[in-house]
Amino acid sequence: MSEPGKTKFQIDLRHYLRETEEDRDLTRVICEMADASKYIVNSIRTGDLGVAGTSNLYGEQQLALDVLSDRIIRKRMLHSGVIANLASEETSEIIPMDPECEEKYSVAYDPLDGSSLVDVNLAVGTIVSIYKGPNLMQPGRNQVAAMYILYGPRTTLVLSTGKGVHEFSMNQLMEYTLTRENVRMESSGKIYSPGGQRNLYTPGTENFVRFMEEKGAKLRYSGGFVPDINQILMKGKGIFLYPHLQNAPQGKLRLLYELNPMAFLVEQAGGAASTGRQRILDIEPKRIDDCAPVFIGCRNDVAKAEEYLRSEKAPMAAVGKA
Ligand code: AFP
Repeated sequence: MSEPGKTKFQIDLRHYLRETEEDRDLTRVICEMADASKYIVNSIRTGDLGVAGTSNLYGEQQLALDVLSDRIIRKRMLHSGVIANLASEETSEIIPMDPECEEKYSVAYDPLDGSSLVDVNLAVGTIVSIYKGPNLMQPGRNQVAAMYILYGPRTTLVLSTGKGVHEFSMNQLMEYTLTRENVRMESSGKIYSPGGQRNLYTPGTENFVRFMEEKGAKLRYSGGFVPDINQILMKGKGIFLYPHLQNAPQGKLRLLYELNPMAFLVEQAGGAASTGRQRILDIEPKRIDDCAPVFIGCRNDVAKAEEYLRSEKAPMAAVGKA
């Protein structure tokens, strides 16, 4: 993949999408998100760290940065002219833009996942899930693209349009250029990233975590879904879990905004994503705020987690509101 006069790894996101013959309107959505992230990264670096005085659908206090990031993205999506429906983790309902249009795209996004970590200067991210047509309430396997932007020491954009996973990095001119093409995951790994309080794990999860520890896995958990998944994906090894807990049968993470896009990316890299009893991408969503337990990463480790959970006597969690 290269433009005349440029090496493969100087190619920018827009040119890459042109050369891979992506649909023009899909390219528009992706590039508008990439542009939005330039403003978001700037707000993270310099913006107000206070609370906005409002709460989101999950009853969580919204930070000024959450609200600002949401506005930046919403405005970009609105002006793109190619959006049918929009759903943000920060708002309580689907925002119709051209809600019947089959030719346009619908987007579910988490504008600033892990925003409470900005306070302590840890990495955060934007997560994006894209469908063709107006329907956002469909299984994640129907996504046409998924991406995240990681605001860490460097800003990177990791994208799949169903043709593998590619990483672009923001350069000094704030352009995204290709830094890794066709990221692949190994079949098993020695990193585990366990969310939720361990004393609330069910026996199957506890036994799986012990299995990982016994095989010498290292614990890597930052509390930010984007950096934690990025570590596993870019190193090509490991598993992230935010399981069903004894007091939270649906876990914590949101299907539309967090799990579906990450599951799409990880599967595209040769990994797997499961609730412990079902493939994440096969879940039929019932509400936009559905949550589900998740085991995501190397396919053999995910299969091992499923095996431990099958032996659990207690009934497994259903997908639903947390
Ligand atoms: P916030 O956006 O409320 O900070 O939550 C972040 C998050 O949704 C996800 O990014 C993390 O993986 C997960 O929650 C961390 O949850 P715990 O704080 O329970 O570990």
